[in-house]
Amino acid sequence: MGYTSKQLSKLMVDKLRRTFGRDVSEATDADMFQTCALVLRDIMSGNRVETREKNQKNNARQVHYLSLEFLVGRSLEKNAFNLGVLPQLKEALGSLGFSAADLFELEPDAGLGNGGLGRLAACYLESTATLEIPATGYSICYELGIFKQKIVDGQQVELPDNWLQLGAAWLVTRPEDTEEVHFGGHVDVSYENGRRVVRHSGYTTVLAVPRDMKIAGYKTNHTNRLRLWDAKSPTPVDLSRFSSGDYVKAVEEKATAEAIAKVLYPEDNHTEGKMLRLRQQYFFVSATVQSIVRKHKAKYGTLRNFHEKHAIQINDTHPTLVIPELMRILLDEEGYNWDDAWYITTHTVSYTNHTVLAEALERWPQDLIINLLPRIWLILDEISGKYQRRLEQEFHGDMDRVSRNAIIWDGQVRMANLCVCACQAINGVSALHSDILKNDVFHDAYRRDPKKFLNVTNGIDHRRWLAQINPGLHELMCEAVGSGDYLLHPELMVQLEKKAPVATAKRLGEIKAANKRAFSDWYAREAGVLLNTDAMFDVQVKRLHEYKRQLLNAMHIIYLYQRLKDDPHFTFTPRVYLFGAKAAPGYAMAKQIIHLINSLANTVNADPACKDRLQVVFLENYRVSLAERLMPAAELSEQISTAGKEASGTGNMKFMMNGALTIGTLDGANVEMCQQVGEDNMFLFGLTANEVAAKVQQGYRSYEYYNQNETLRRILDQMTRGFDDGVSYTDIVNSLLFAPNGGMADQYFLLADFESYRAAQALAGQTYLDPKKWNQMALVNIARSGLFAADRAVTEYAKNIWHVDVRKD
Ligand code: 26W
Repeated sequence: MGYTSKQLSKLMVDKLRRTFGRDVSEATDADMFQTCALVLRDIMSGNRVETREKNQKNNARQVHYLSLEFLVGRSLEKNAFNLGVLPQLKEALGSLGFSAADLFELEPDAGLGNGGLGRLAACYLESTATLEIPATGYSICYELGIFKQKIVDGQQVELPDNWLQLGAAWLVTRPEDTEEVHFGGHVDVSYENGRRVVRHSGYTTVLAVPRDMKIAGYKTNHTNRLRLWDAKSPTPVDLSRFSSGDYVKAVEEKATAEAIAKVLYPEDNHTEGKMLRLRQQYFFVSATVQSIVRKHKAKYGTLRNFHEKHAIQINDTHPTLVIPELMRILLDEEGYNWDDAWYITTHTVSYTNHTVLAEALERWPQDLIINLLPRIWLILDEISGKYQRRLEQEFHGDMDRVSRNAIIWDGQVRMANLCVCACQAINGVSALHSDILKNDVFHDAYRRDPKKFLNVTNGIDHRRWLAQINPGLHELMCEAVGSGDYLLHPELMVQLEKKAPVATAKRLGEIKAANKRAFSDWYAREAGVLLNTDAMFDVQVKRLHEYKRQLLNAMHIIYLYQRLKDDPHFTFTPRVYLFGAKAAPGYAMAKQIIHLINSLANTVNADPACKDRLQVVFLENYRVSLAERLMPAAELSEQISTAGKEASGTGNMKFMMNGALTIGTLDGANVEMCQQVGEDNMFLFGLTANEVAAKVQQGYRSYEYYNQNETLRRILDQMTRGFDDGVSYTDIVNSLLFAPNGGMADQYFLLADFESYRAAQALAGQTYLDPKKWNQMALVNIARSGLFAADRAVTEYAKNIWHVDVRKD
């Protein structure tokens, strides 16, 4: 059902009075933001009732997407867009004397994630709603999302991200759906009338209280839900009656319970094995499974058909404990025997792997699990024992292979091996990454059961990442397709290539120029810095990690700077280099790289030799809402990871869709991108994944590059010497030249790839001088980016993994 702006404005005025006791004339922007959110929430709630009734009637299989991260970002404009009321909302706000843009800007990002994996989960949930798949996302309602980054004296400082003040407007608390999660205690196993009885006692209880966020589909009333579990202590609030000893304990218990939902772990691609993290994991999977089981039993009265009615997706290994938790319920609470419980469980769960970095593979010390989750431990031990006996038979006692595949080994529980053992489908997130899983990381399991291993190349929500953030391009796309149909059929985007090519390319150039101006205007207001909009906007935004090689980019800028200083007539295409990246607070090398980029930026920007030619900007606090402003303005997209390390990348897709050209390695989804547009429409460079692997085998010696290449020597020497601020970056240089104990220097092959990167950069610069050619390349990239729509990816999950239907129109 549509709404006119009049109807919306009436709903808003009423809501404002009833909820906030205010008239329009008294309302602040914050009041009005919340009012809008509540009005849209009401519309979605109505739709949700319909969706629930439909699901209830269909008895269709339900999808449950378990993820410790959902990087949702802002929702007001997005929900209005999907509900088809965005123009009406803007008009209604205008008529009430408010600016829609100001209210959108007021909304805090829901930063419940670190980076790629979390943003992917948010895009996919939107897509399930649009594709009318009955799906629910589950995570934790972190009080503090990903930290806010400040740059002070060139260095990262972390500040808490208190998003719930206004962000809570989207959440509906459901106390009636509260679940109890048990930690600690002890377990007794006894036999009564020949039946095994397991008793868990002496545990502490934490209450899991759902706070639900509705997720509206586009052009459908279908509405899904993101269920965020909040942690509460069951201890009564009135503590004054407790004796003093109990009082302290009661307070302690409350604090420990509520710590679970306090903060998102800011580590990305690195695990530390902290107790609180394990508590978070079990807390959210236990609450989730209990709630699914409770509803299932109410509807069907049995769990026999559980696997037919539910598909549980494990988003990386973080929710792996869902496997033993479902086993626990089937065995202990429902009385199934092991084999039946195992059958049901393994036919329910699937696993997506998002990283092959060794330091990101989760392994938990078994003692931690024994103490915190004694019953879960027994189940894990039994799964592991059975699996190991199978492995020993299969590998004829080859203990090397047995140990590689084992679930519990050397006092540690390996979550990825458990997923591989129990899941009915295992997938990587790009063709290359899935091949690496099959040929390397999970090779033995792949050989045993090749059908279990699939690839689903990632995708992004093109409604948000194109239509919503880049209205100029959206308009052009609508003209090309003849309608807005591409919003539901991203494959129609190829029609952009069928339009008069010269005129279309020219339009693209104009759209990009306008977007660059809009970004610089915003940045001038925000940071007081003027960007040179005549220069190429060359952008690298993503988490800071050595494998992503922000340092390679910085080294190339140092090279350009040195050339400019040597020879003021050195000709090259003027550039604005933009960086945005958060470093995990404990990741010292990543923090030094941020510092280096800022030192370099200050030196370059202050040097008259660089005026109008070279500018370097570190954008503070990179986040979803900043990406939304930046992507439409970007011209060159830096996707320069060491080949074989970036599982897919999704930022690469956002840039492509907004008409930036890619400079990149053949890594992750860059490979599929290259298949789409051809090598002539991107700037490829560097070693391939196979070449990297071969170099590791042969023994890579980075100092040979250093010795033979004067350019590299000068760059590294400058990093040692430092820049205007006199800070020396010897740790960074040392990591490039000197092998740590038992390791290899420059493990991400920066020196090996430098010359090839420099050549690709030079070619990009040359090409930019011919705007016709550049815009034509951008056109091809945009037109062929439909493959990277989340709808395509989610449809593949639906068909090949979840076995559920999708919308047909
Ligand atoms: C336990 C600590 C931890 C936290 C997060 C380990 C690993 C992660 C994530 C798996 C890291 C991540 O976000 N991976 C990214 O996932 C994206 C979505 O599939 C991919 O596009 C990126 O290439 C991958 O780095």
